[in-house]
Amino acid sequence: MKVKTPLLWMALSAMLAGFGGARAQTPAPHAFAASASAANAAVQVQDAWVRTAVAGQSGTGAFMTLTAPVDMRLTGASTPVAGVTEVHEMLHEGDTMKMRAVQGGLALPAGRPVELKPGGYHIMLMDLKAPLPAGGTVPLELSFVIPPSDVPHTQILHLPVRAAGSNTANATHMHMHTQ
Ligand SMILES: [Cu+2]
Repeated sequence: MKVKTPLLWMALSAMLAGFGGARAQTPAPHAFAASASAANAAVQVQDAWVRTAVAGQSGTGAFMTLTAPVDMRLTGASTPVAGVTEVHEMLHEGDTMKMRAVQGGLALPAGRPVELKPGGYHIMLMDLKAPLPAGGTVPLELSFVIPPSDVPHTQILHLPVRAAGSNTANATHMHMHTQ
């Protein structure tokens, strides 16, 4: 007991000093740098929506504009309403447009808005579990990395379900072209 007590007291003092002083004065450079970069890694999401799907329809798309605070990549997505969710790009192949999964993730250059829209990059929801009527909401988790790190940063969104060409989508489209 003569040995344990002072050791315990020292441990407690160290903990209390750490907790009490952390916010006001303790620099703790590594811990602070790590939490700051994780917090700043939040990607700005604008005009996000999911296209409606009728009963029996196997797939649909999610669209949005993403602006990353630092160079990042959108590496994946998932939602409980779809069996498979992929980040897709559109490619010209002869006279036809085809789509395929973006290899290595979609680049999001720091501060530059990247638009995911019908006919371009999109998040593909396949193997839909149920119809997606207009007015509903779809939860969608996005996964990002900050190269060269491959540690995933995830963000959960709740996207409104809309018909393609709905007023809001049109307004966004027109707004972008008149600027
Ligand atoms: Cu697709």
